[in-house]
Amino acid sequence: MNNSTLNLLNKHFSLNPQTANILIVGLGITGFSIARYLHRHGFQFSVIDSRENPPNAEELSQLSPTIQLTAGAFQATNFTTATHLIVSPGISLQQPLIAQALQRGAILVSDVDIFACATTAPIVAITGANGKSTVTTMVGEMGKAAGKITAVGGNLGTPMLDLLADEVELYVLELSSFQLERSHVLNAAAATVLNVTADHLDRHTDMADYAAQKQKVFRGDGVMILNADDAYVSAMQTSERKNYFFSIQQFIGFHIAPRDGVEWLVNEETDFMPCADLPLEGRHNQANALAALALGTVVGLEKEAMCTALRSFVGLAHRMQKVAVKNGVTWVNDSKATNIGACIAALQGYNDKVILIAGGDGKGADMRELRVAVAQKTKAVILMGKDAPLLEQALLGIVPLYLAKYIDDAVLCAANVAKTGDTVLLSPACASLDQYKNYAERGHKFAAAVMALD
Ligand code: UMA
Ligand code: ADP
Repeated sequence: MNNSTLNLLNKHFSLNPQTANILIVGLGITGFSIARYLHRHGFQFSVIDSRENPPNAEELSQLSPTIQLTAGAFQATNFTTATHLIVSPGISLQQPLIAQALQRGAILVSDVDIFACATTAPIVAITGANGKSTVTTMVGEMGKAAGKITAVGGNLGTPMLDLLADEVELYVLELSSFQLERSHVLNAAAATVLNVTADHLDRHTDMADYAAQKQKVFRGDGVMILNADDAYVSAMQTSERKNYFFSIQQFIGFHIAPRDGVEWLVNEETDFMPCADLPLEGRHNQANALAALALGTVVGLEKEAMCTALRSFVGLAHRMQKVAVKNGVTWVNDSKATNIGACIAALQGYNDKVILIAGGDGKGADMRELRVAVAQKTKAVILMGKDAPLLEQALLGIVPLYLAKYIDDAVLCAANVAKTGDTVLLSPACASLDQYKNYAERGHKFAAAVMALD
């Protein structure tokens, strides 16, 4: 940690190794990366995690046997002496002991804050309800294609403090609403909110609160990239800052326009590439590509490098991924569709009606929002998981509904319903955590069940 980082942490958060009594709350990927970073730079801290057997406990004691770790239900005594709390994104700030500690004056710091104080290299910051990982990876690939030493991470997987290195020329960060909620000094050179549709309403008070947390990605004085097709996002425009729009519905900013009879990704000055050159399916991925082009343009990436990266980007696993064609039925894994907006976007990408597999943990969303897309784009829906009854209630009377317990049962059920030429789409509109470790496990089990079909 250089002097300027120390000065900034001290200036913004009164955080210095001499006086701070830091409590790291949560020992997941984020908590452990913070522990490593603070330990390396000579800070004293202790760690708590509400799980009886938190991950990384052994690794923490290897870091230093003197670091105090308390595992199991939070106790008031854990919080009494802390001057600073660094709370992992998976833990709500409304947790009573955390809320009380903050109220009595403990200072909330996050890995986003520490990261922002620790680098002067340009940051591209990406948030939104859907498309974050896709756009983050696209911009990362663009940076590399342009020959810049590019580090990519955040909510995508690699915790941001692990990305820090002197030689990095461009940081590309995916940020969740939880990470933004507890960030204070981020100043990205280019930032975007891709879209705001219902998600995580079990953690945010309402949609306005969720949108407000996402808007924090625009702190500072960098360029704002806004989705002109999204009412919540376009309302974030401000005349005090440089804004660029992207749109798949209007001829504005980075948009789609006809050139010699075919659709191109363009902006006012530049024709980038034909839409057909994007290997990714779906209109929403054209929106993602436009957002990535806007972000890349702002940080000075060359057109050719950006287009080369987009032309070779085949997409991430568990997002609209074709698994197999069996007996004339196409099976598509969109397990990462953990909210309603992603499921609707997936359905809207189809011309013909599909058989949809949905369900899991709906996180408090109103499942009736799926009704129009289900009516227009599905011929049957197979429901599974904790909130299958909620979905059943919401979708009753539109198309035939079938109930299945786990993903394997849902695949068998879909195989019985499907006829040659049909597509079966796993796009659950729900999180997987009621039945699976994560969306990836759900997606892998889906693919395995499909491969096991006769
Ligand atoms: N937990 C406890 N007690 C604790 C600490 C955590 O029960 O004391 C639980 C949480 O409630 C949660 C789980 O443990 O169910 C993980 O929480 P965490 O904050 O420890 O998570 P990390 O392992 O640090 O991973 C986090 C992000 N996870 C969350 O925000 C839940 C990862 O995003 C991210 O990749 C990682 O930091 C690195 O930045 C994952 C995610 O699901 C992919 N994100 C959500 C999403 O994309 O929708 C927001
Ligand atoms: P995130 O990181 O925000 O969850 P991903 O890129 O991982 O986003 O995609 C998550 C889900 O959202 C996938 O089901 C994907 O098909 C869908 N999706 C991707 N981009 C968009 C978009 N721009 N609008 C709506 N849905 C999208």
